[in-house]
Amino acid sequence: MIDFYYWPTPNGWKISIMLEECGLEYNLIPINIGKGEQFAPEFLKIGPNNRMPVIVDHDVEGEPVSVFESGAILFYLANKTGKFIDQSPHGIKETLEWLFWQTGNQGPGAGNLSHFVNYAPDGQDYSKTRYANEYNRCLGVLERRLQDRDYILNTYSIADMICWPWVLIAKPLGQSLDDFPNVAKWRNDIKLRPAVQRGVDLGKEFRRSAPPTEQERKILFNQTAQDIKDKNN
Ligand SMILES: N[C@@H](CCC(=O)N[C@@H](CS)C(=O)NCC(=O)O)C(=O)O
Repeated sequence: MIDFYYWPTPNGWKISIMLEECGLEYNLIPINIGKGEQFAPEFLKIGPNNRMPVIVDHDVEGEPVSVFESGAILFYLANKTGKFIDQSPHGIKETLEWLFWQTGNQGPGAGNLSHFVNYAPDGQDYSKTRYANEYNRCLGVLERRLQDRDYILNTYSIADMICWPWVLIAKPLGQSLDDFPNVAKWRNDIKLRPAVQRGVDLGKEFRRSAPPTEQERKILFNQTAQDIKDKNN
């Protein structure tokens, strides 16, 4: 059994999609990031970056294995199951390139853009534009990659699963896909997969229906190293 520490956001969907695609049994453990559950000392032992997603795999010999960071989790699960990864040296190289690309480029760009679109719509023009441009640039990278192929690698893989969730919500992030027809087709093809629909629907009852309260804003924004220390003393 796999414990899955999750909250329904694009970073969480990367893993809910993979678990559903593989048909793995998992135990959903909601981490309410608006309530600050990501700072609990017990959670920090397995998620030292105070972010979800995290998994703990009990289906191993010896001590359970915990994994944090979505790219590492996807790579771990793909290796565990032998699914959605090409394990040739070239396949592994390309898989790692796109996992690192997503967590180092598209993810931070999209996550920061989402912050400005959803939580700081007034002011911060320079920062918002910078992240909107970076998100747009990353769509261009994907567009070029997809010009002669249906998926990021040769077949549907964890490289698609990690890049797709932040493209799913392009419109609410203020970015039309009209200029990116290859990305738009790839987005729509993957959206039709039943496991992907189940992954995105997971925990949808927890989704925010109102803007964050003052208390939630305090927890989610302006986190510093000191802040994390205070919460654990
Ligand atoms: N690089 C991380 C990013 C994870 C991440 O940013 N998770 C967000 C939710 S989308 C989170 O847990 N936020 C909690 C917080 O901001 O305190 C990954 O790819 O796993």
